[in-house]
Amino acid sequence: MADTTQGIRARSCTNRAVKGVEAMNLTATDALIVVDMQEDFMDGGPLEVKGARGLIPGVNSVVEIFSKKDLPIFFTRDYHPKDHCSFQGQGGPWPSHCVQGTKGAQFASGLLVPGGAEVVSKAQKRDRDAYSAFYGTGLGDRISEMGIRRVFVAGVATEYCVLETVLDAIREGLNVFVLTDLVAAVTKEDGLEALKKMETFGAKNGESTAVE
Ligand code: VGL
Ligand code: ZN
Repeated sequence: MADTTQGIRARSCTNRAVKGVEAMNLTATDALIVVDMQEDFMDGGPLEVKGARGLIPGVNSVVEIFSKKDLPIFFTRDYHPKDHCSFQGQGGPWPSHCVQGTKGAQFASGLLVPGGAEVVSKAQKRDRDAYSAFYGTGLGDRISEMGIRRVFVAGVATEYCVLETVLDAIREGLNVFVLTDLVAAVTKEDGLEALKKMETFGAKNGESTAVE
């Protein structure tokens, strides 16, 4: 009797219980995907995602957790030729952004990119846009050959590249955990709708504080 009481008290005194957050313990088959944290998408960039720069410290913390556990980390980058079809100059919807070899295509200043991390370049062909990090990159094969079964996803933009990457990850048969405090959208409402859609398709949404 006394033991039980003590057990409950001990548990309820942990940080997690106080915050009401269910801990997500990482295992050897987990990986992290950081989507398009590049200069051109940061606040003030040509394709600004408001709040993107503010994600950097939190993303770095999660990167550090995965890195310390030697778990795979993928950094995706939008990597367009200078005359890409998605650019307004070519009749597309977007201002020119993330052009191969430019400063704007580089990972955001201050973003922690550990040496062992893998870079996944996407949308490199002039005539076709691709929001998903799985499209034409070999990422799906790489993930399956590494035995990865669950991916945690952070980055931008929630309603474009994060959404399509998450949906493709689910199609690949992966379990997906979306780090809701570490994503940012071009349009706030569209971002919230995209998060709901990901959940509807089977993703688990939660905060990065749960990852340990
Ligand atoms: C993205 C618009 C155009 C993204 C890429 O990374 O979400 N959005 N290209
Ligand atoms: Zn793009």
